[in-house]
Amino acid sequence: MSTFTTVELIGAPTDIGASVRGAGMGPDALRVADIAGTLSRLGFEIVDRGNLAGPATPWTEPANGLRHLDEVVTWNRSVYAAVDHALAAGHLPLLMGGDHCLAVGSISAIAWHARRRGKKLRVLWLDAHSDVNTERTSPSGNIHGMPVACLLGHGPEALSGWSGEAAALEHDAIRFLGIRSVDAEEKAAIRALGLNVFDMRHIDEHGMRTTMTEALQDIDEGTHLHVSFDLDCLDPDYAPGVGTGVRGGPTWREMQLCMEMIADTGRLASLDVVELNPALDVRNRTAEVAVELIESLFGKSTLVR
Ligand code: B3U
Ligand code: MN
Ligand code: MN
Repeated sequence: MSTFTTVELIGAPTDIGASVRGAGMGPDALRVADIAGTLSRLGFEIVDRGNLAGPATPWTEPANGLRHLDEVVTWNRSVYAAVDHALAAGHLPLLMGGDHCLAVGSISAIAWHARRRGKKLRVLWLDAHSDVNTERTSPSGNIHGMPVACLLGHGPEALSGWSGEAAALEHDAIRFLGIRSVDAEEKAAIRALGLNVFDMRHIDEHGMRTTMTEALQDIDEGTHLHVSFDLDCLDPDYAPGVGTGVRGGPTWREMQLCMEMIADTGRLASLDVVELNPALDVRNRTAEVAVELIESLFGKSTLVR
């Protein structure tokens, strides 16, 4: 169970960093799936800040390897301010995206607070993709494929250094889980940076339980644990409502165990839920699955033991 009593919902309705339209409807789909009522029944106080405002997506071509850079910066500034405000109030920020480029603002604010409070920051990146492209390596120019590079201090200048340090994250502060779509140059970057990747092969070979034990190995009382949950981490059979689904992901059951084991640490202190695309969903199923998984992440137990 988390040590936080208040969860602050922050909606960021945009597809500004994505390749496919529709992620801007994510926050409201999560509300329709009753994210607030569900967490409140678990005993949390809920503050819903509503949706942030920001620029419309112009769908222009990438310039210098980056699509919509100015708008991505503007959206992330708002996200940074909202997450900063929630943390300053002692709340657990739950960012409802929106696409994954928003993790730059969210995790930069979290890194700033963690450092000031003397906490060790650990990030679990649940995703089919490694999101470690830069403007030099990205095949698409879409910034939702670059947030990890930005947070490690290797992205475009306009999106780096927001935490007050050159890099919001040290290379060993992030653990990737469920990865199965990595571009050639991302592979080289993962090796060069020494990133900790628990890809689908690792989960296949060792199972979710052992994998999570490894991924959570250095979480302790002094840890601020952040989960950046890209819904395309799940197999698209369970989560069809995403812009860039990739076959061969964890099942609903495996993902439940992953969330339960994170909850067991008691150190969850912030969360991003991103890449939900209701325009591609089937009767809001992906939003409902997301809420069920978030319920486990926040400590719902089946009481079997
Ligand atoms: N690696 C590809 C595809 C991608 C990354 N993240 C998502 N898709 N959602 C890219 O464009 O960087
Ligand atoms: Mn992602
Ligand atoms: Mn992804």
